[in-house]
Amino acid sequence: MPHLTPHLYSQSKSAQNKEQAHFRACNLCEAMCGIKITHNGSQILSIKGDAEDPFSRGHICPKAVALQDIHEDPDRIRQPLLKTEDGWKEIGWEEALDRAAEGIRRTQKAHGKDAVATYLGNPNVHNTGNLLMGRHFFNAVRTRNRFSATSVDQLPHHIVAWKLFGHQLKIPVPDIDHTTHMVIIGGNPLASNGSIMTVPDVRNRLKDIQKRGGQFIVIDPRRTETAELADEHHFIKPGTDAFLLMAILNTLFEKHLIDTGRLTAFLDDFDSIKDYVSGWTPERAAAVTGISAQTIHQLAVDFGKADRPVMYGRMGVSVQVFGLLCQFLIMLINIATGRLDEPGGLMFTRPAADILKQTGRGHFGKGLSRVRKLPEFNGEFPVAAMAEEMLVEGDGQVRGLVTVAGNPVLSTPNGTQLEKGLEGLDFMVSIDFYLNETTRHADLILPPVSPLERDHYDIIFHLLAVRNTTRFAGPLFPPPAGAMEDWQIFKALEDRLRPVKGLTEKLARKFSTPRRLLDILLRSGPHGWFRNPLKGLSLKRLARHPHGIDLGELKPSLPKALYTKDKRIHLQPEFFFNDLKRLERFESQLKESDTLLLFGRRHVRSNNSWLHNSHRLIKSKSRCTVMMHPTDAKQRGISEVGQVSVSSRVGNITLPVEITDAVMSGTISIPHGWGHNREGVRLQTAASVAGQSINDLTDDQDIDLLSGNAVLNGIAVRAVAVESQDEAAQEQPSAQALS
Ligand SMILES: Nc1nc2c(c(=O)[nH]1)N[C@H]1C(S)=C(S)[C@@H](COP(=O)(O)OP(=O)(O)OC[C@H]3O[C@@H](n4cnc5c(=O)[nH]c(N)nc54)[C@H](O)[C@@H]3O)O[C@H]1N2
Ligand SMILES: Nc1nc2c(c(=O)[nH]1)N[C@H]1C(S)=C(S)[C@@H](COP(=O)(O)OP(=O)(O)OC[C@H]3O[C@@H](n4cnc5c(=O)[nH]c(N)nc54)[C@H](O)[C@@H]3O)O[C@H]1N2
Ligand code: SF4
Ligand SMILES: [Mo]
Repeated sequence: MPHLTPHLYSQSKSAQNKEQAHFRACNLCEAMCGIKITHNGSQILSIKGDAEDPFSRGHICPKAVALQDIHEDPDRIRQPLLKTEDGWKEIGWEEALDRAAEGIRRTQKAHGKDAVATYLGNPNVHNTGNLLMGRHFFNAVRTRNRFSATSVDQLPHHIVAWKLFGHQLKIPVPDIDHTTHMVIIGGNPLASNGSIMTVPDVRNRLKDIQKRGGQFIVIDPRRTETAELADEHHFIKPGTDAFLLMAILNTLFEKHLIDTGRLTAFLDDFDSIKDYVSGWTPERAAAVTGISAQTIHQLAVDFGKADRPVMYGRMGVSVQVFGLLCQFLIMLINIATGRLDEPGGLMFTRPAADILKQTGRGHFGKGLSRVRKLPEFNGEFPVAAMAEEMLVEGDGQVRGLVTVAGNPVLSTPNGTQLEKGLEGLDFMVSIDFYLNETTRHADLILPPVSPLERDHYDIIFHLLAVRNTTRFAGPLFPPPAGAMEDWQIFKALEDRLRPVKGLTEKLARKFSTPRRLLDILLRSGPHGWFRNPLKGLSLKRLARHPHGIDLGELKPSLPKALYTKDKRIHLQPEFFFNDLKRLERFESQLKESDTLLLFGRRHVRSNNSWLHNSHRLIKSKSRCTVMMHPTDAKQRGISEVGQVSVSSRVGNITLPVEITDAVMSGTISIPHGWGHNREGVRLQTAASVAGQSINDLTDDQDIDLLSGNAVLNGIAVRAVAVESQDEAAQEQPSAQALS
C-alpha cells in the first residue's frame, strides 16, 4: 500500500474563498450524525445535517455547531503549555515532549513504574487515532495503575458481555427499528441521543415504534424528555431497579411467559434462574421502588406477551449501587423471553471495521488496587479509587499522572478529594486542548489538533449502532504546521521512553498509523476487499462515499458470532446472583430510611464537562439547577426563586432550585459537568455560567461492589433552603462533619 499523504482523503479542494462542502460524522456524542460543513477553504460558513447520510437521514442536534466553536475557540490550546512560577508559558513541541518523557521517567525511576497512573476520558472513544494507536500510549507509560471513564459509565455492560458472550465488546444493542415494545430503564435518549445504542434521529425512530402500533415505556425517577414522548412512564426510586427487574423476571416465570426459543440450543445455566428469582415478588419490589405491585405485574406480562419486545437499560441502571446486577437482569429478561439475537430484540452488529479480534477479550480481578483492594477489569482499576491511590501514603503510592482527553475532577466521584490528590503529585501531564478543572493541575499540557483537523472513523460506535453502516472522513482543514494529533503524541512519547534499536522494529513503529490499521480492518472485515476483491471495502473505496454506505439492518448471528470457545452463552448466575445477599441487606436499609436521594441528568446542549465554552450552547437560562418536587421543597421551606444547599457525606454545593413535579418526590436531580469557577480554569464562556459540580457530592466510597463501577445515582443527601450567599458559605461542612 502506498504511503498515504495526510490529505489524500480530504474532500475539500484547496481553493480558498470558494464555497465548498465537507462531509463527515459529528464526533461529539455516540449518535455519529452525518454533517455537511460548508466552508471557504479556511472559514466554516455553516454546519447542517447531511440529508444523504443513510443512517442519520439529515438529523443533527444543537451540539453539532459546537464543532465550529471548538475549532475557533480562542481558549482552545494550540501550543504546548508549561507551568512556571510566572504562570503558563507556551513552549515548542520538541521541548514539551522531552519534558513530558523526562517527568514520567523521573517519577518511575524514583518510585517504580506503577507510581505513574493514567486516566483516559470519554473523547478517546470518539477519536479514531486514539482508539487504534492506544497501545503506543500504554507502551510509553507502562503502569498497572490505569483508570478511565469506563468505571463511571458502562463497565457493567462490558462485564456482562465478557461473561456471557466471551468478549467485553460483544455488546448487543436494541433493534429499535423493528421492535414493537421497548422498555427503557434509566436512559434518556432524547437528551443523550442514545448510548450503547448508536441511534441518530432517535425521536423519529421512537415515534416509528408507535406508528407501527407498538409502544415504548420509560422507567425513570424523572419525567424526562423521553418519558414525555413515551406511552407509559413510571417513576422509580433511584438505585432500586434491581428489585423491579427481579420481580419482572419472577413474574415471567410465574406466568409461564418464559421461552428461550432458538437460544435454548446454546444456552448454559438457565435452569437455576427460576430458583434464584423466586420470592422476589412484585409486592416486595413495590415496597422499595415506589412502583405498585399491580404495575410491576403488568410490565412483566406486557413484555412477555408483546410481539417483538426489547428491554434496554443505560446510565440510570449502570452507575448505581447494583449496576452490574441490573445490567445482568436486563440481559436475562431479554434472553428468558427469547429476545436476544432476534429482529426487534437485542441484536449484535456486523461492523465493517471489526476490532474485536484485535482487542483484549477482558479479564476481571487479575489484580487488586493497592488501598481498597478493588478488582481491575481489563487492566483498569475503578476510577473511584484513583484519588486514594494518590493520597494514602506508602509503598506503591501514585505520584505521577498522565491524562488523555479527560476531566476527572468534574466527572468522577468526590472531585474535591481528587483535586487534593492531584495537588500532591510530583508530576502530571495532560494531553488535552483545554485548560480546565483537571488540566490546571498539570505541569505540562500537550494539546492535540482540533477534531476537524484529523481523520474520523467511528470504530466503536459502528459496533454499537442499531443499523450497519460505515463512513470515513479525512480532515476538513490541514492541521497547522507542527501541530500533532493525539496518536502522534503517543508515539513521540513512546520513542522517547521506549526507543527501539533494530531497523525492522523502527520501521514497524514508523509505519504504524491509524489509516494503515483502519485500511486493514476494513479490508479484512465482513464487507471487505479480502472477501470480495471486486467490490469489497478498503479505506480508499470507502473514502469515495463521503455520505457513508448503508450495510443493512442487524441480522441474527448466534451462536457463530459468540466469542466463547464452545460457542455457547454462559450465564454464570452464581457469579451475578451472589449479589442478592447484598440486595437483601439494601432492602432492609431502604425500608428504614427516608433520605433524599440525588440523581443526575443530561441536557441536549451539554456534553459531559467540556462544551460549556460554546456561547451558542449555554446562552439560554442556567441549566445547572437542583430539580426538586414541590412537596419536598415545601417541607424544607424552599421557595421558587431560592437557592438550595445540598450536602452529602463528602461535600456541599449551593445551586438555584427548580421546583417541578417532573422529579419523583423524595429525590432531587443535578446535572454533571458543571463547576467551572475553579481558579485558573481558562474557559471564559463556561466560567460565566459556572454552576457547581454534582461530583463534589458523589462519594468515592460508594461503589457497586460487584463491578467496581461508581455510584452516581441514588446518593443520600440533605437539602436546605439558603436565604443568602453568606448562609450558603456557612453551610459548607467539612467532609468529616457528615461522615
Ligand atoms: N447531550 C448530551 N448527550 C450525551 C452526553 C451528554 O453529556 N450530553 N453524554 C454522553 C455519554 S458520555 C453517555 S454515557 C450517554 C448517556 O446516555 P443516557 O444514559 O441516555 O443519558 P442520561 O441522561 O444520563 O440518562 C440516564 C437516565 O437515568 C435516570 N436515572 C437516574 N438514576 C436512576 C435510577 O436509579 N434508576 C432509573 N431507572 N433511572 C435513573 C436519569 O433520570 C436519566 O434520565 O450520553 C451521551 N450523550
Ligand atoms: N455525576 C455524574 N458524573 C458523571 C456522569 C453522570 O452521569 N453523572 N457521567 C459519566 C460519564 S458517562 C462519562 S463518559 C464521564 C466523562 O468523563 P471525562 O471523559 O473525564 O470528562 P469529559 O467531560 O468528557 O472531558 C473530556 C476532556 O477531553 C478533552 N478532549 C475532547 N476531545 C479531545 C481529543 O480529541 N483529544 C484530547 N486529548 N482531548 C480531548 C476535553 O477538552 C475535556 O477536557 O463523566 C462521568 N461522570
Ligand atoms: S446527536 Fe450527537 S452526533 Fe448527532 S449532531 Fe448531536 S452531538 Fe453530534
Ligand atoms: Mo459516558
